[in-house]
Amino acid sequence: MSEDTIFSKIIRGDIPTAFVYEDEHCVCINDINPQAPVHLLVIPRKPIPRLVDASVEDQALLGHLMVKAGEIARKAGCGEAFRLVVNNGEQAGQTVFHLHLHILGNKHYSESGL
Ligand code: DGP
Repeated sequence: MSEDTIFSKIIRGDIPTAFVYEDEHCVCINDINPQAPVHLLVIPRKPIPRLVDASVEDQALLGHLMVKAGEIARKAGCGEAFRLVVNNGEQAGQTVFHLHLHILGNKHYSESGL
C-alpha cells in the first residue's frame, strides 16, 4: 500500500490526465475502464489508502468529497440518479490504494439496487 499510486502520479501531473474538476482538496477524472455511461472518480489529493484508514481529522475532507461528487454528477448530466461507490480493500475489489469515490450514472439499475 505505497503512497505513490497511479492516482498520486495523476494528481502530481506525472501522468497527463484531464481533470473534470479540481480544487485544493480533490480532483475528478474519468475512469479508464468505465462501468457505466458516466463513470467518474473523485480523488482526494491526500493519499489516504482506504476508507478505513481515514481518521477523525479527515472528516471535513470526506464530507467535501461527497458534496463535490453530488455537484459533479449533476454537471455530468446524471440528473438525480447516480451511485457513489467506495471499494474498501482488495476483497471488495479495490485495486488502487488511494481512496476514491466512483460516480456511476446514466445506467439503469434494478429496483433492489445491488
Ligand atoms: P477500485 O477498483 O475501486 O480501486 O477502482 C480503481 C479504478 O481506477 C478502476 O475503475 C480503474 C481506474 N483506473 C486505474 N488506473 C487508472 C488510470 O491510470 N487512469 C484512470 N483515468 N483511471 C484509472
